[in-house]
Amino acid sequence: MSPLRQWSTRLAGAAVAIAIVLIYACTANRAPSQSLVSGDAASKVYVAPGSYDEYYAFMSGGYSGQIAVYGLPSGRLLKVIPVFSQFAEDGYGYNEETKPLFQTTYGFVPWDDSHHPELSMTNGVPDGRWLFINANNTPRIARIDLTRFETDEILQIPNAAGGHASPFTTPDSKYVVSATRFSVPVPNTDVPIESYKQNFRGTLTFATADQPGKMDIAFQILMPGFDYDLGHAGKGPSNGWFFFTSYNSEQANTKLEENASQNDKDFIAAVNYKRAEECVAQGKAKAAPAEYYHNWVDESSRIAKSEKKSGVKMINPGDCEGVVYYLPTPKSPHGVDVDPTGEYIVAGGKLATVIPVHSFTKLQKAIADKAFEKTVDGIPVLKYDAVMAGEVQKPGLGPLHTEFDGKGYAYTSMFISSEVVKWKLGTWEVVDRIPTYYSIGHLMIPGGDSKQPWGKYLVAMNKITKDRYLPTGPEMAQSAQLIDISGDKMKLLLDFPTIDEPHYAQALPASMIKEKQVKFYQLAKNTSPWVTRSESDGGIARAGKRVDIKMIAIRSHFAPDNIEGVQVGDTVVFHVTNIEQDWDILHGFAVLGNNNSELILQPGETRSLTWIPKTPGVYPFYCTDFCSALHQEMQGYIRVSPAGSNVKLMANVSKKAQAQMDHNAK
Ligand code: RUQ
Ligand code: CUA
Repeated sequence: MSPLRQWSTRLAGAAVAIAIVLIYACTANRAPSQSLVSGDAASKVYVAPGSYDEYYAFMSGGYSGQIAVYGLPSGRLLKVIPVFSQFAEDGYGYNEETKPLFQTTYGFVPWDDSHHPELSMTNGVPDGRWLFINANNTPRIARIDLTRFETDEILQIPNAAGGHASPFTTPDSKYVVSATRFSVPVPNTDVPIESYKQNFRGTLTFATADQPGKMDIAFQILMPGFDYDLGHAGKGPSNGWFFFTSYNSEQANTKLEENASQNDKDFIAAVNYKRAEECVAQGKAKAAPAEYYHNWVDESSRIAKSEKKSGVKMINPGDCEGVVYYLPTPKSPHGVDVDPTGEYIVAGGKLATVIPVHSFTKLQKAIADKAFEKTVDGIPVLKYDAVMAGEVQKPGLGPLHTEFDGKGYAYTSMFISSEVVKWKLGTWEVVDRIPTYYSIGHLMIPGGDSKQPWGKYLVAMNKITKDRYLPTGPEMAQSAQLIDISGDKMKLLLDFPTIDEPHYAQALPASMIKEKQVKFYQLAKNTSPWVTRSESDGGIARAGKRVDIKMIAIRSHFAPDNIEGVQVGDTVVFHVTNIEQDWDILHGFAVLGNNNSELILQPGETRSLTWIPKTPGVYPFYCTDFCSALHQEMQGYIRVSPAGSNVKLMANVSKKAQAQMDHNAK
């Protein structure tokens, strides 16, 4: 059961809550939604064949580990970008060039649970350079380049477990963050779980992000052992601050649904990261043990590299006065979202009956006045009344996440009452609500967490689908809903299924990146050591039990396409270069019995597939991507002889090429 589904169970603990749930359950069983779709909905989402959508939307794939790119308003799936999980569809994480991206201190980790896509920003506005996304299970942050829609870099986060509050960015993308959801011993070591309160700690990690290929841990902040859940950077007046929600301030280590729901208020940690930078510069951060991997793709060879790093700078808040304050926040807050002006900090207290909003101005004053209630592990806790800007009353049940339209309104997802609630910043009055189908988690407005929202559409990402589509057995695709927010009243326009469970999403106007798309890789600039630039460059070479085969793919053949001399017990590596120099002309490669996946070769790219034949015979290989009228002719054979056989190594390439390969092998 997903944690979200458990929340309703958790609520059942309180009798009052049961009554409220029942009331809302009735309202949630409303009339069929068709009646709620406005008459002109179809024309508002219709993108005629050959025309383009207005927005790119990047939706996390949740436990698929990937990102799905949709066009809005049509809801058409444009692409799946593989990030944290192997993707057999194109060989990502199976081919030799991309495998190093999955390197971690836990070994090769080919899966994760990806939650929050985050666009890079300049001056607090999405700039279309990169997209970041977190891995929740084995904490990591990935960078995707938005000229190629490919994962280029993955940084592991040490001293952390459950990289959930991640990878939210500062307004200039100098940093992306990761806060640990599960507190653990830091450094992790063998202690009794019972010793949680003594030994378990949280960490807030700031990683540098503004230079491709150079992500690294800037510093970590050691925190009390709560569960850190989500975060968002300040902006405008609150630029330089970062806000993280936490729950389990009870520091329970068992039966959290009950034991971590005791306190009326948990905390938002307000982090002054400019102050943290000062403390690092003044040597107030301690060198702490840590091991982590940084993996990135070399631009010209397109081969991923891994480096193992060690040590981090750890800030203990007690040694760096003014770096962290706690804002009391009802109750087990989930999302924390900062409005476009940077003044309001909105928390989604999933068990709270109001939506609390903190004021950055008041926060500054409360710090100046030392309006502290107490301190927790050296962290001052500010008085709730001293920092609160207002509370949205009776918003519904189970507030999770809030986005903004840039016109003075906020939109909050209500998981339990299954609706989006629109309310006004400053007056805190609810002005509209619309049901969602069903149990909304995140919601997204293009730019809706930035300084400049494009407030035309809202996408609701729902956890439960039930009867929304033709039934497909016990499991249904998760469901997104597109809502028009351009007028006073929200209007439901469209349902569309998603891949796995999208948590957050981001979107930007297509015009920002569509002209920048790379159409093919220039063969002349391909520096892979295994590149084959022309047919006469192909060949075969043996070094002990390893056999390397260099080949080209072009419409509609491979060269070489007849190979002999391989023996049982050999490890054969096919290095295939697609020498096409034309947009979207791909080839594929697969050989009978290969134990990994196909290769998909983009134009100008070299990819390598490892194959270990186990029995003698002749094995066909072929192109898997229907590339031309003679695609079916794009095939070849490799002969495998018994170990010790005297069949000569042979590939039907030019004599000159083979002489070169033989020379290289010596
Ligand atoms: S968290 S709803 Cu990562 Cu809200 Cu998904
Ligand atoms: Cu190349 Cu089909």
